[in-house]
Amino acid sequence: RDGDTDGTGLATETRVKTKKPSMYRVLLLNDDYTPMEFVVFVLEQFFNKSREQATRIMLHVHQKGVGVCGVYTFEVAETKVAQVMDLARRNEHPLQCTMEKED
Ligand code: TYC
Repeated sequence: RDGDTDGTGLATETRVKTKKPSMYRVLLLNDDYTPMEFVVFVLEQFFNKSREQATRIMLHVHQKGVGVCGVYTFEVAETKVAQVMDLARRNEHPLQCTMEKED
């Protein structure tokens, strides 16, 4: 926000680029074939989780079917989804990673 004064001398208020970016949840989906250790590795490598955090998230996904890896701006989330999907494909695991807008 920025206080402004126009030519009339009346106070106006002009918004100066302070909108918060939309945030996106990156999700991992469960499947029957991807090794648990691979999912833990993905969470450590791409989502900066400790081994303990990664294991907790992996087990949550394993038990509930889906879980949140992290929340990021659009481009960061898109990049992480692509990195996970690429590594899973190269290792011939069916692991699925997706993103959804918050609110
Ligand atoms: N269900 C898998 C297994 O039993 C493990 C797994 C966990 C797979 C999380 C995907 O997103 C996932 N080996």
